[in-house]
Amino acid sequence: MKSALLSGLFAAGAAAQSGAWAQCGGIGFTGSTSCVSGYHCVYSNDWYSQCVPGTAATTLKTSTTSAPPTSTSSVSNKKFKWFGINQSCGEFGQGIYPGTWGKEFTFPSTLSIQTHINDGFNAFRVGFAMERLAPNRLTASLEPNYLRNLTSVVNYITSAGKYAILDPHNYGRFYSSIITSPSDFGSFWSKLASHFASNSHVIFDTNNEYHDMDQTLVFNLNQAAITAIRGAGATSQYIFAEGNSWTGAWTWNTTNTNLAALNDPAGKLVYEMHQYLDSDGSGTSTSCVSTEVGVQRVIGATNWLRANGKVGVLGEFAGGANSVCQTAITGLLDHLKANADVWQGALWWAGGPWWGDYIYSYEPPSGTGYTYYNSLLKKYVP
Ligand SMILES: *[C@@H]1O[C@H](CO)[C@@H](O)[C@H](O)[C@H]1NC(C)=O
Ligand SMILES: *[C@@H]1O[C@H](CO)[C@@H](O)[C@H](O)[C@H]1NC(C)=O
Ligand SMILES: CC(=O)N[C@H]1CO[C@H](CO)[C@@H](O)[C@@H]1O
Repeated sequence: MKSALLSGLFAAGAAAQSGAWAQCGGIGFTGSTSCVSGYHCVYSNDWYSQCVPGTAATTLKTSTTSAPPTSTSSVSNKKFKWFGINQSCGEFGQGIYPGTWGKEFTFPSTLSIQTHINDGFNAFRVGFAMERLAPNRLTASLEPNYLRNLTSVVNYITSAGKYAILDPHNYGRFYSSIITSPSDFGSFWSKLASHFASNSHVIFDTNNEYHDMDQTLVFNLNQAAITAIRGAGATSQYIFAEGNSWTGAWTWNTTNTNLAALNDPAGKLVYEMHQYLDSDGSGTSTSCVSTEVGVQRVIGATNWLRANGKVGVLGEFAGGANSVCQTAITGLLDHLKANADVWQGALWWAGGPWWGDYIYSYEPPSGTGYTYYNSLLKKYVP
C-alpha cells in the first residue's frame, strides 16, 4: 500500500500496521511493530512477535531493534520450499503382511495428486510399509512388485518437477518390534536409496514417528540411515530425520535435542516434525484447543531450529473443519512462513483414496479437509 508507506516514511509513528497473525517484531524484522485494529503485538521470543486478536492489557515487550517501517508484511515475501499433502494408503493394513493390493492397501491416486499439482502444491509424502518392501528381514532384497508400484507414484510426482518424500510409515518398528539394529536399518536404506539415487526430487524420510524408544537408539537409527543413503550414492537429495515422541514439534526442545548432532556429509538434512492441535496432540479429534494453539505448539521448535542452525519441515499437521481450527491453522502457517528461513515447508495430513469420511481427509473431490481447507492452503503454495 503506497500511501501507508509514504506516511510511514514521513510521519514517525504512523507506520503501516501488520495484519492479523502477521509478524510484528523480532531480530532482523523490518516491518511494522503495530497491528491492525482488533489485534495486538505479542512477544514470543527475541526473533518473533505476532499480531494476535484482542487488545493488549499491558505494555508488551517487542523487539528491541527499531526497524524502519515498510508497507509489506514479511510473511507475504517469504516462500516455503515444500508445501503439500501426505499421500497415505501404501502402508494401510498394518500388521497384515504382505497383504493384498486392493484389499489391505493401495497406492495414491495420481489423478488426485495431479489435482493438487494444478493447485500449486509441490510436495507429496508417500507412505509405505517396510515389511512389504523388505519381507521378513530388514536386510532382505526389495520386493520388486511393491517397489515398482511405489516407484511409479514417485516418478509421477518427480517427473512433474515436484518432490516425493519416501515415508516408511513404521514408527521405528518392524513387524511391531522396535528396530534395534542400526546396521540392518542402514542396509534397508542403502538398497532403497540406491534405487532412487539418480532422482534428485526424491526425499528420504528415515522413518515415521519414532516413539517410546531409547533416545540414543533414535539418534543411531537416523545416523545409520543418513550414512547409508549417502554411501549408496544418493548425495543430491534431502534427508528428513524424525524424532522420538511421535516427532512432535511441541516436545522437540525437551525430547530430541540430541539429534542436533546428526551428521549429513552432504549438508542436506532437514528435521521433520509433526503437530496436531487437539488437546492431546494426537490428531484424532476435530477440536482445536484454541485459536492460538498452532503457534504455541511450534514456537519452541522454531527457536530450537534457529538456535542450533538447523532447518525443519512440518511433515504432518491438520485440524478439524471448524472455525477455531481454521484460525489456529492460519496462525500456525503464518508463523511457519514468517520463519521460512528455518521452516522449509509443511504437509497436510492426509490425502489418499481410502480415507472415506475421515475428519482430515484431503482427497479430492469431497474429502472433509480438502473441501474445507483447500482454498486456505492454496495461499501458501511456493
Ligand atoms: C501393483 O499394482 C497393480 C495395479 O497397478 C496391482 O495389480 C498389483 O497387485 C500391485 N502389486 C503390489 C505388490 O502392490
Ligand atoms: C519448548 O517448546 C514449548 C512449545 O513450543 C515452549 O512452550 C517452551 O517454552 C519451550 N521450552 C524451551 C526450554 O525452549
Ligand atoms: C494422525 C493420523 O491420522 N495418523 C494416522 C497415520 O496413518 C496411520 C496409518 O497409516 C494411522 O494408523 C494413524 O492413525
